[in-house]
Amino acid sequence: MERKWWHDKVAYQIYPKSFYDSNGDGIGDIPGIISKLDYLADLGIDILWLSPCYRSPLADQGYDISDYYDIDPRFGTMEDMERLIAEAKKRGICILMDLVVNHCSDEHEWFKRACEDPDGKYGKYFYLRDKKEGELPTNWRSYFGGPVWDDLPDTDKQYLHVFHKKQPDLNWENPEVREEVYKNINWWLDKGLGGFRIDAIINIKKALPMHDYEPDREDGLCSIHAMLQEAEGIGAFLGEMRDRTFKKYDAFSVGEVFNEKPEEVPDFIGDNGYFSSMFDFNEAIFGRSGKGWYDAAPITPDDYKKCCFAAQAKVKNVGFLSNIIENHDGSRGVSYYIPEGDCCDESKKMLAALNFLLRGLPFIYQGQELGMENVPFASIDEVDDISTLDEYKVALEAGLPPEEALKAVSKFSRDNARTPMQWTDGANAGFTTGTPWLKANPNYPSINAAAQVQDADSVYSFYKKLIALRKDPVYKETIVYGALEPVWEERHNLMAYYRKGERTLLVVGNYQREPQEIALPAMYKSVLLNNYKDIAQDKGTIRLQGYQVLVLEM
Ligand code: TEU
Ligand code: CA
Repeated sequence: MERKWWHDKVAYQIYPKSFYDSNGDGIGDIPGIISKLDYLADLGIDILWLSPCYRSPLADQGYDISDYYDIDPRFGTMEDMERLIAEAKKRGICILMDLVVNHCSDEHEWFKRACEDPDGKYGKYFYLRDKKEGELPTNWRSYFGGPVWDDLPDTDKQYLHVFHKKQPDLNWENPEVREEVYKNINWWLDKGLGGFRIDAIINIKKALPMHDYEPDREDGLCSIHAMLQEAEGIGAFLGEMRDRTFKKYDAFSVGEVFNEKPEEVPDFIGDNGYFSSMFDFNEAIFGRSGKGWYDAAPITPDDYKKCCFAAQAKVKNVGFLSNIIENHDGSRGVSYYIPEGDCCDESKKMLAALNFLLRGLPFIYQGQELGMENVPFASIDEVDDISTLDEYKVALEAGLPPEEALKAVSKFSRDNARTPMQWTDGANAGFTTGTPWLKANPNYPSINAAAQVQDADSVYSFYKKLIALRKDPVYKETIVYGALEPVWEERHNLMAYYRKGERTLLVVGNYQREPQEIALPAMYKSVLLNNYKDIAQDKGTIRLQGYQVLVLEM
């Protein structure tokens, strides 16, 4: 595998709207991010991915872009953005922007012009079809509910949107659209960006000609996945994009890729792959049902382990996955992957170590380093997220009583991850001096950065140690490039693996409240990390405490 500048880095995702508000309007902003760069540098972050802060009506919180060359005034100005890139650079941090090009906003100039003249140049930027009374062009269901077709205002046509109706899909079959995308990427890379996280990219290739699929719910519609399964040839678009943009700059790109086939891994992330890396969503999508969130099967510790190892086995040493515990699209990982009632500092640290030391690039989502948890929603009125509101409706339609429906969707709600970053125990978690756009999690008096930064035993300090270990010149080669070998795979509620390179490390976590014993094949040389004060052992036998995690050099 060819060595790349980003292989040994540690990345961090910022959701700008909820990170830090510098001017009291209740919305996080770019000057707010700049003021927290020292916090991030001190933690050991090298790559910073910002969820979208381009000009946007914020129908999907910025994933609906109305101008790819501008910053939304709620987030700041272009000068702020340039200052962020420069200030980050001074601290050895590079910035990734979010590339949202499956769709734009219905308030983008292109879409407005398509409405004015659907048969002209800009009509071809979108997927338009003639409107027929009582009949839709296809029976596809949008990710956010309802049909993917809506009327193109003031015309006799309809347009396609696989996400929200304010997110019309761009027609990638049109070379002019692709040119516009590449021009924009290069424009940003010329500003000194490190690269991009690439949104929903798997949706850019549609199976053509479009047709209906077997309905999978009462609504007579079918999941987009049915169409995506059939779509072929996305590689031509992705390869072209790589060659025309990222490659020339040696930029970093990480794709939001779902459902790639094992044989496609080298094309996606091998040497000269379409992307530098792609996220591992294997754990996040485990148990998901076509019926909706309400029907999802819970994930157990054994499932979690299997999902992580399966993803590792699929990629092997072909390339680098980007490993995540959470992102802005769902639950807080500690609330999701740790069995109910067991979420505590020890279990949070265990999950952190097990995930962070997998082979691949670690991405930390804002607040994850503090062990931020899910939100106790008292009513659906407290939810802002469009996806959660739709899934709540789906659960009610399936016959769940309102309390059950709320409980079911609360578990997956994207708002769990979107509450304000918990900086202090002061009003609104120190996020804003005004009224936050989304209420802070009420647990901020006990979970906040100010307290944890000073506490050597905090979750934050544990993350800092994990990052320091990954960067330690003695262990770096092994942690970054070493092979991953599962151990004791069949043991219940135990997740363990070797990292083998210049050195041999054993990472072992007791994924349950009750203690359990392991017999080491040989005595370890040293303890690199332990979320407890000591190790209960008798020669080669270790009695792991509840949720104890150890990183041992063998
Ligand atoms: O998400 C793409 C995606 O696959 C979604 O189906 C995601 O699983 C869903 O939002 C969960 O409810 C990306 C972004 O990460 C997301 O925030 C955006 O809403 C979406 O694209 C549209 O841009
Ligand atoms: Ca603000």
